[in-house]
Amino acid sequence: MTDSITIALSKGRILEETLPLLAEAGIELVDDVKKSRKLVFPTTDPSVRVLILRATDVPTYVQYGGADLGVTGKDVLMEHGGEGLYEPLDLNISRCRLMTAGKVGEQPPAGRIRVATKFVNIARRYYAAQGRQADIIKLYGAMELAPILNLADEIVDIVDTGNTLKANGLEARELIDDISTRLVVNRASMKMQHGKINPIIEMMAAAVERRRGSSE
Ligand code: PRT
Ligand code: MG
Repeated sequence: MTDSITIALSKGRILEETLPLLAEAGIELVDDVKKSRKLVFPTTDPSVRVLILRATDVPTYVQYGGADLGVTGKDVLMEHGGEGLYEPLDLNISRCRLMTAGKVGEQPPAGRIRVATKFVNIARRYYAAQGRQADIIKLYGAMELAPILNLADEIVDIVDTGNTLKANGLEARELIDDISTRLVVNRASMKMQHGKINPIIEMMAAAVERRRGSSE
């Protein structure tokens, strides 16, 4: 049993907001992530290394212990299911909303509804909870095209400003959940390595609080 810790970060938009929070917990990447093709990065703390992964792979790495800690969106965690994970901290970054959307001015069909999304598990649960019969169509991107090309009646997607929906003749319909970025921890690591992991959680929590304080 070593004392070293592996943290899985999501590449893309979350990464830029995560690095300053980690730095405030005393963990800084030695290399410039943007210039490097590495997947594993040493940090200024010799006992901590960082993986840069696709957001959707972060819960899987942490669940199976490939990483002890991870940073990813609540949307990704909801879709994954969260088995084997603790979620001790809301990092309050990359906030957005998970919503249903459809063509502007159009009503959803009364009967079975066709829904295109990359969030198939979330969509299945959501429509079932509403008592709606739904055919879920899995897409990997450009969900906004599906209603326009009559592939689907609605989409389930992330909305921030709403500009992407608007630019494609769509409007938001129902809020499924408010989304922000979360810190997750492998359940076994939390027990075995709590001496190393707890201070990281506490320092990141303090960094999140300082930001809340200064934005008021
Ligand atoms: O690109 P890849 O397929 O690897 O994954 P990804 O596109 O999910 O990654 P990334 O980096 O784009 O986003 C990762 C996480 O950021 C998501 O899981 C969310 O938790 C969070 N997040 C916050 C967002 C947004 N805001 C966001 N606006 N993720 C995506 N968007 C997209 C959305 O999909 C839509 O296309 O932006 C568009 C909507 O934005 P508005 O401002 O036009 O409404
Ligand atoms: Mg993207």
